Amino acid sequence: MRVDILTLFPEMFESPLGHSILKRARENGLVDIVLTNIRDFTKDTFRKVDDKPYGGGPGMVMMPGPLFDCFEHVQKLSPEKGRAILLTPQGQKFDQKKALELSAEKRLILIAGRYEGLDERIRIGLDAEQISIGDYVLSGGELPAMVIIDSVVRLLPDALGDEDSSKDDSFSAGLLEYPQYTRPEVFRDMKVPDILLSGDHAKIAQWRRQQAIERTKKWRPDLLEDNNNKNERGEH
Ligand code: 9WO
Repeated sequence: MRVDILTLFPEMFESPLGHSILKRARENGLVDIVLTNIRDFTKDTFRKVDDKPYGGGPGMVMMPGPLFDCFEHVQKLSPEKGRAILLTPQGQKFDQKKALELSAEKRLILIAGRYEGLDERIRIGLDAEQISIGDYVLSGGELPAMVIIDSVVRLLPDALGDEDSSKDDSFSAGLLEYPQYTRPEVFRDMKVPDILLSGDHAKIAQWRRQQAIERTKKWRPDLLEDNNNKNERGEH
């Protein structure tokens, strides 16, 4: 998979892309992540990427010119057209199902905006899909882009070692994670549940499933609603 990121702050990605699973996935050639600075596609001496909004109002708006030039340059960097995604609060809500869908793509082109917003012609002209990671407005699209990259890359085949298979990831089964424990067996009078010390793997799996269902009912009943609806619709 190739992921292109169009941003005014490429340096924001250096650290998260340089550690752990993402670092290993890049080193192993599972994913090629390419950062392009939108500001490099300005044509004026001040490298201007924003301007005042028509019609008045607060703040500045991201100009269409540099972003279009940047996008068209980036698109030519690879024969794969790629799936263009604009990170905005008005986008389709991102979830594990969307992450799985995106992980099957050969190329993603993520566009991270800044300032008060993007000139509407960017959304119209790029015909880009819009994705939101939640109902809040951030300072830019960079962190949402990073969230999407992290969740998608860990789903790529061989991205996780055997010890970290994504198949058990919470949400993969539409449920929250079961409780996890590690040494010591007793910590500040809190003991590890006996079932986990029993060595009976069938019973442990059953207990974990039950715990995941109980936690989902308690903290995220909406997930069970979604699951029931899917089952009723025959979706699995
Ligand atoms: C901001 C905005 C607010 C209300 C309705 C629509 C909106 N679109 C944008 C927008 O595209 N903003 C750009 C990116 C420029 C300002 C900072 N940006 C941003 C993206 N803030 N928050 C996000 C974001 C992206 C994905 N998921 C949650 C928030």
